[in-house]
Amino acid sequence: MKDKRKVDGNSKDEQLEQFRTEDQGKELTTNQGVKVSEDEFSLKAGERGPTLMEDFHFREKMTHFDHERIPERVVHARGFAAHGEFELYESMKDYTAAKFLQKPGTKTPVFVRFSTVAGSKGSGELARDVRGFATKFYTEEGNFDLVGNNIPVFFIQDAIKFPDLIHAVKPEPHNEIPQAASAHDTFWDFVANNQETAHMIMWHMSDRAIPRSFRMMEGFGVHTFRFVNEKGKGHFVKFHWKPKLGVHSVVWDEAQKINGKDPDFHRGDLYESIEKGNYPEWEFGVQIIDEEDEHKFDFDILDATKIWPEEDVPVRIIGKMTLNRNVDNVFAETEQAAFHPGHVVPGIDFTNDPLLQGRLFSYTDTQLLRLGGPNFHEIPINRPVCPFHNNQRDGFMRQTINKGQVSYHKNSLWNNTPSTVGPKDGGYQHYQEKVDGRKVQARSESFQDHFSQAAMFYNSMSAPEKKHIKEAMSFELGKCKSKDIRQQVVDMFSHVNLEMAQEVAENIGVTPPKSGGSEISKASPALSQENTTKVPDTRTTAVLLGEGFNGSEVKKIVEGLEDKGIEPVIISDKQGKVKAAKGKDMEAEERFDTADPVLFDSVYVVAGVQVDKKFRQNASYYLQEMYQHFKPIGATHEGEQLIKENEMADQEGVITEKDPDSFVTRFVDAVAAHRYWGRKVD
Ligand code: HDE
Repeated sequence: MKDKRKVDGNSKDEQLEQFRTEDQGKELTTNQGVKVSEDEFSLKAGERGPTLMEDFHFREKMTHFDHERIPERVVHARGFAAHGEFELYESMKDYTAAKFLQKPGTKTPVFVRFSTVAGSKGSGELARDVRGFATKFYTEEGNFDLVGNNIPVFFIQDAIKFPDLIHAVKPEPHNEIPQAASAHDTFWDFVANNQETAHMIMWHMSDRAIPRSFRMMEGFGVHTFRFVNEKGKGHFVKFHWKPKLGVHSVVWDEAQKINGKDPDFHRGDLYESIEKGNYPEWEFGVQIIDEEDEHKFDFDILDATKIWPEEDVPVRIIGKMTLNRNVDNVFAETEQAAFHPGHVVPGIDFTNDPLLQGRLFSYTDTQLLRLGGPNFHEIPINRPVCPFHNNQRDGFMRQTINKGQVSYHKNSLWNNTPSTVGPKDGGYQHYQEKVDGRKVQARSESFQDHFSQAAMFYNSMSAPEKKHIKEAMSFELGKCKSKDIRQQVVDMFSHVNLEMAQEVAENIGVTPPKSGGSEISKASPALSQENTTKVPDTRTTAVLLGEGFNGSEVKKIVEGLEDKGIEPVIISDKQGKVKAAKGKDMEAEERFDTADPVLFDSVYVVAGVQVDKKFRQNASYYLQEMYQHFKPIGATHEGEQLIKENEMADQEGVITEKDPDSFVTRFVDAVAAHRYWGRKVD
């Protein structure tokens, strides 16, 4: 049988194959290859005597175990990754010499790691946080890493402030509280004292920071990069990933509960989707600005706290990425993956964005510690798929056996090889930007406007999204013990939107700012999740099924939902067979207590003629939670009675139907709609 993890024609997969090993069915040996006869009892001097040091198997086993951990990433520690491929739709030849962007149809293997930023490796995945979206393209010309986030701007403008930002957001040093949360004094103290954070904070307080799924997030390169074509001409470029399933989020109450019920919710969702063959897809887009237009905008295009509004600089979709293979081993692949924004290929170059410039140093530096030395590029996941030759040698854990006498340049013994290669033959040449300036520690005047785009972001939000931002700010600041910090922050955000700042101030017990506001009326509709793609595909439905249900009709409905790409999961008071009154019995995969409403996108309640009081109570809990979280609710048969008992019959997004076919049609539309914000909730 074909191993479903194997993808034909994927050069990275072929390369990894030589490092994979199968242990199943094999004999146990030591690392030296000696067969082991005893793995239960250590060697002792007598059955009740002391363990002997000469038991080499025991020593090796224990030593390896003692050394199994490496330092977690200082940021983005909690992450999950998958393999896939990128396919080009449209040639970028006019803009870049990058080989993987020349010929439509070219496929490039990729490895993508998603992550939260602040939390430790074991923290809950539904933290209110930025998500990392790091992609390694294994191109024929070497690795290109697009180490991005799901938010297109950043908190700070200069990399020198990154350690301060991270110290502020991480758990506080005196008590290591709170884990994976920005809702504490030091973070907001940093915000108030570093007002360049304003725009990013608006995104961070928005629904973007609590995504429904990694599969439903956008990704952004954030910085302005440079495309350089064969003739050496440069263009400014920003990179975008657009998810085929649209951009969707959960609500905050739900996020917090998911963290308890299933802290692996996001990785589980990605893993399962790939295992089922529902491969997540993103389209790849570029925004391009001519060099001549560098100064034509009312912001500095090198400032990473600014976006290029899509309405002003359209996103050109040039390709598609599909994630189609889970890793074989999380440590070997995901944990040891070393991303670096400085991993570029000919045709892609940097700009003077001071945030990007600093990152170019930090990423190698961190791998030296985390992966233990300078040979991390030899770890299978990090190897390029093209050959690599140079005079770098030795160091901890060196694996390559470089043959021969010469390890220096220039040389005559080997006729100056490995030889350098001119740009015509694919040698990387740095863009010859003319630079002229004094050495100063300063920031350009053009980086000083911190509030206009923050205001534009708020203007672009729909009413429910604005409400969520205010609630998020009230929550976060409400968790700050210092009233002074709360006050400073609302005063700061009065420059973004006065009404917003006033409402938050009222909630958190500080003085509402009297003046402020923004003159910016511009909005960018592309920023609102209200305008995103809405499809039912891969959405989950909790089907609440009890004894005595109408077997034939319910089966038809469940199959009808599956036909439309929805994933129903049958839940009852017991796992296993649920008896039908007529037609076939069905199997419950979960019980009310092994599942939870926060883990599903929607609920369909059937009940049954024989359900008892406990079932009705459980079903009502599911309905209430779904209702409070604005999720689609459907009911047929005895389930309709439960809708009435819970007084939901007239609410939006609540579908009750007698006819199975029309129930399926209406319910599928409701699931695609994602949430019903117009509902009255307490
Ligand atoms: Fe990172 N960042 N970062 N970052 N970053 C790291 O590198 C850093 C920034 C991002 O899945 C670290 O290998 C500095 C922006 C992602 O393995 C570290 C600055 C963006 C990941 C580091 C930034 C990112 C990291 C920690 C300020 C979006 C996870 C472990 C200039 C464009 C990659 C590691 C993965 C990881 C430094 C800012 C994205 C310490 C100094 C802006 C997705 O090197």
